[in-house]
Amino acid sequence: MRPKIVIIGDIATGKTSILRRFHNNEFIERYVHTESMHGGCSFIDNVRINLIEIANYTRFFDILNSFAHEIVGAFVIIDSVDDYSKDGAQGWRSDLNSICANIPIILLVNKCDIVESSPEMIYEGYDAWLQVSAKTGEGITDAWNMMSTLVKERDFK
Ligand SMILES: Nc1nc2c(ncn2[C@@H]2O[C@H](COP(=O)(O)OP(=O)(O)OP(=O)(O)O)[C@@H](O)[C@H]2O)c(=O)[nH]1
Ligand SMILES: [Mg+2]
Repeated sequence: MRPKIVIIGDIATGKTSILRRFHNNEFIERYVHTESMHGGCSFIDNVRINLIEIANYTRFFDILNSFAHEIVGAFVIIDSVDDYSKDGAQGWRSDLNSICANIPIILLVNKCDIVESSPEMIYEGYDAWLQVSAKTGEGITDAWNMMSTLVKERDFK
């Protein structure tokens, strides 16, 4: 088994940028839309974790089902300046849960460098939520540490 953490959410919410922060601690301003999937890696303790951005909603279920048993956690990304992405937060969570029943799911409200935004009721059902900025790096370490703790609690190895 190769443990995987998936990063999902609506278009242009900052999934690739957050993945790059986790993977390399870098930020690239230029926007390149992810067609289907984008990968990277990081570590929890000494265990290598594959990071996978799934960008294409129509293929979401197929892709997820193909490695569902390896998924140990998920980040759902919403954009603090985009109300549409906030409206989608509960849908992403329940769709994920229909495939992976017992994984930690953390909601990240990205782009807090532009506007700070509390997700109010939309974080219901999430294990945790955090405001982050892939651009400045704010909240990124906390988000990863929180995920590591939750993943380890579920004894993923
Ligand atoms: N100000 C600001 N801009 C950000 C932040 N994160 C991402 N962006 C910008 O938002 C745009 C989209 O970022 P991506 O990381 O490509 O978003 P994505 O969700 O992977 O996009 P898709 O793959 O098309 O779904 C880019 O222009 C980024 O530079 C952030 O924290 N703050
Ligand atoms: Mg992307």
